[in-house]
Amino acid sequence: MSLPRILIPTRQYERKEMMVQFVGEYHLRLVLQHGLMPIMLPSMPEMMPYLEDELATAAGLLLMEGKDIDPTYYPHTAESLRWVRSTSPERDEIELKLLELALAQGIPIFGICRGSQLLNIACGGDLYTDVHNDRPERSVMHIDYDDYHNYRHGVNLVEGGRLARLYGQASIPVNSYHHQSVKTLAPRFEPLAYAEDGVLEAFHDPSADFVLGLQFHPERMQSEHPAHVAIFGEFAAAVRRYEAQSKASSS
Ligand SMILES: [Mn+2]
Repeated sequence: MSLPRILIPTRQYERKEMMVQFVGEYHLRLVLQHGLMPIMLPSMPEMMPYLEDELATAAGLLLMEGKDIDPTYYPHTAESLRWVRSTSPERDEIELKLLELALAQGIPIFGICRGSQLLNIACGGDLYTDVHNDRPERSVMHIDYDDYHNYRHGVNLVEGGRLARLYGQASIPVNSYHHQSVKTLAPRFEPLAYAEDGVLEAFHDPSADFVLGLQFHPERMQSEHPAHVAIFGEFAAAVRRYEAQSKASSS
């Protein structure tokens, strides 16, 4: 039995003075529970020549959280650079190349947190280098180091939009672990949710089956609303449609 494959580029992390690469189990288990095979792709330059072939065998791309994106990839002011924290240039390069290929091929893409920010940048958008300091409007708190996993702020779901339909509510509480956020949304995307301070928290490409970015983490709130799990179901359904379509066109 084989499952449709989705690519998940790994995060880099220093453990006992050695670099390791990993994907969290929330993502892996959710993906498996929805009938997809997670393929963990090392975020290292040695992978560059193989990305096109790896993506050709996949039917979905999942980009998750991590370090700040190198600001050279988006328009920024010299002043805003002071808020940028540590970056992972090797991962940026791998993921931006994967995004370029995936967008061209029409593969379903799910970007969470940093993944959503990268998706926006790949399509011509930009970021606040720090949502609390680089943004003229006063922000609600988007990261709480003292109450990291339990902290919630409200988001308003755009009326009639994909998330409003999925969650069946006008607003939901969400977790928040980000110090950056989308500033200008790339033209191809449509907003789906805003925090109470106007910070964009979700968007998608209305002309694609599933190209979606979330600033919050549904995988870490699974018990709080069935739609936090169902959103992975929608991704999996799109992946299966893509796989069926590409098999039909190759036979
Ligand atoms: Mn937030």
